[in-house]
Amino acid sequence: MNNYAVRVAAQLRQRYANEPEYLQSVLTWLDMIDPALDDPRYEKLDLLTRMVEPERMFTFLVPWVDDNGTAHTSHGYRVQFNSAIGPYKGGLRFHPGVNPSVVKFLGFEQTYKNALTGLPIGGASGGADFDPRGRSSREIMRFCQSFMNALYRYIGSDTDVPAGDIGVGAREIGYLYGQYKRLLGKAESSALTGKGLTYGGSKVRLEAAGFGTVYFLARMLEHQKDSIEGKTIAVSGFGNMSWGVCRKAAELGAKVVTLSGPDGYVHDPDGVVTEEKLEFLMDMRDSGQDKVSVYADRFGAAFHPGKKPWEVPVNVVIPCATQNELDVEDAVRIMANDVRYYVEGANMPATAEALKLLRLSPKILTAGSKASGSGGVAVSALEMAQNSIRYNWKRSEVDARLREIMSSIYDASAAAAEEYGLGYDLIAGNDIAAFKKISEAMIAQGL
Ligand code: 2IT
Repeated sequence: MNNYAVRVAAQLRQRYANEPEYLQSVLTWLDMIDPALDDPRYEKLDLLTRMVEPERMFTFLVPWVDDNGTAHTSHGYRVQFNSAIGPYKGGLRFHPGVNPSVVKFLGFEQTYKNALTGLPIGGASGGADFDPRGRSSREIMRFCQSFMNALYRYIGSDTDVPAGDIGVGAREIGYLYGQYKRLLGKAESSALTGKGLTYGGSKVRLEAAGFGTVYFLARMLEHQKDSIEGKTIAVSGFGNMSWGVCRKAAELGAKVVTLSGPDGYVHDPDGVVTEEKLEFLMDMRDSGQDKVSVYADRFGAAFHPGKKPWEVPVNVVIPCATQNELDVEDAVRIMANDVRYYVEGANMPATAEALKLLRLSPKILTAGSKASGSGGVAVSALEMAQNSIRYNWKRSEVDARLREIMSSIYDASAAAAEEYGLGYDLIAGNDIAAFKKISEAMIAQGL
């Protein structure tokens, strides 16, 4: 590894010894971009240090009262990671596992994810350790309002533009935006994305995360002279991303045959392809129960309690749930099942060891979430564009732009891999292409 990168890695290990997700994310990235570090300017300007640490990060308390009148205090975060390409941009996650390491890893990945969308957005992330499970809509509303009371001074259409992530969907964005507008006394619509269609949202935003991943897969298959038609896909999770993958896969003639939750996974060999099943998924999520077994009960599919979907033999694996959901054992199973494509939807879904195995497997082509997972934020940037021209594009227009963006991310990743003699290493190719773009923008703007 490049000497400068080795020193930066050592500093990071020391400084962030207690932040495992963040370390995993940046150390993997340093490995990937190593072939492209042969430029003396990087060390001279200490560029890497400034790329792997957030420009700004803050925490805040979020006090709120539940329906019984009991007070609670949650911890809120915003990481404004990098603004080289545009205003900070990234999601908010409401989940009990949110902590400084998780928001930092998300902000880091977001920066490199956003870079290749071709749209002017920097990277950010944030959220709170609030658990929305089982909370009433009124409790969610009060929580979102309190969260925004603490955050509103630090965001805005030209500074930092939050959106959703795990636990933050259209309902939460509505409450957050409503409070932002009340506090500001004006409708600055592009300060948040993922808004509802009646108040400045973009068509396809809800589906975009999953659609983007399937478009990326389709492009990858096309490049292999293969086709998405007839492919079977294993997906984890049953949230926004999984739902979008099911829907677009069905539209393009493939089928998703698994879904999972904290309780286990369901196997539906007929595929999650009908309108009825897709709508049921939405209801499952809105119920706030966080259980996937209800799908099996409703549609007579097999339910495997406490297990993960990676034991099902399929053509394509798309993890869509959360970080480190896939470990070495899962990777071994995936390889034994003769899976050909591993395409990440969720952020950093595999442990470092599992990813190493999958990338080394000669039979599996891998795509990383910084590339294949960027559909959501791509349409967020299109939402900002529409807000700024006070106009809404047609559904087909947004969908076509999303497909074009995903294809160009694929093409840029494949081209960078080739340029650096990495064969068909799409993950390294993507990381290098994004690194080059951001580093050029940073150098151009000086210290
Ligand atoms: O991981 C992601 O890309 C998101 N959570 C969406 C970010 C955004 O600003 O739309």
